[in-house]
Amino acid sequence: MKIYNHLLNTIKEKGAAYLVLLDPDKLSEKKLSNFLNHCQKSGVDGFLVGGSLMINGDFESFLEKVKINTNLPVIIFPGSITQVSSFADAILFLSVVSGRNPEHLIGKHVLAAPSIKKAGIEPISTAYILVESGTTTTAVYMSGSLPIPRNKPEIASATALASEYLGMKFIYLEAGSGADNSVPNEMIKAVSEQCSIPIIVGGGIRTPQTAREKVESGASVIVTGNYFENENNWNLIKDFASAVHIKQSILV
Ligand code: 1GP
Repeated sequence: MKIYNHLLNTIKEKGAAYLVLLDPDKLSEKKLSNFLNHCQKSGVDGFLVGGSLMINGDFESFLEKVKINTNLPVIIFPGSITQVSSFADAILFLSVVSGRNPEHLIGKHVLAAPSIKKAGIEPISTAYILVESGTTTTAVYMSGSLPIPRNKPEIASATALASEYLGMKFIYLEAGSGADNSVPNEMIKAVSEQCSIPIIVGGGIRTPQTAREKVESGASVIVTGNYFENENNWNLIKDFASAVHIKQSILV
């Protein structure tokens, strides 16, 4: 529970936590230490590492480099059961509760659990809720499941409440990496009014203002990935961090 508690403390202190997603397929190992350095200096609270596919990247060696170059928590955000490694601190143990595909609700978990135990990393059970965001996202396609329609906050909040009752530690409202539209604020609000566990929101967040709106709507953790794949945007990391840390900052 070390990393989970650390995240809860960060949320309590700063109002919300800001995590940056690192996809080994999209960020070269050459640029990695420079990027991590930028993030660390800019107020990022931790890293998620993972990707739907692993075509160019080498997951193990990428994670090892991340660990060497940062003291911040490193949490696996697995795209498949092969993405388990002792170089991480924790893993989001994701169940795609928005879908009805048993493989992504419990099947893959049975296969992954023994390797997570062997790796000695902390599993953080997370209800992964895919939200319709304009076009078919990789997460929707790969999970073989339907996302929740964006105009149905009541389905999202009932799903989230059921997940809380099942003992999940986090709700992850996911529009999908590179989504056209981020998770609607009304949906985040509806889920936060219904649930008492923290809500992670990610997918299609491209401005600090959008990040701030999600926090004001009830998100406790904001994730961005895609936006910083363009090096020209790296100078904005601190603006995202300030926007998320609602207790500590004034948005400029
Ligand atoms: C994807 O929520 C994350 O799983 C981040 O999405 O890459 O669109 O920022 P983006």
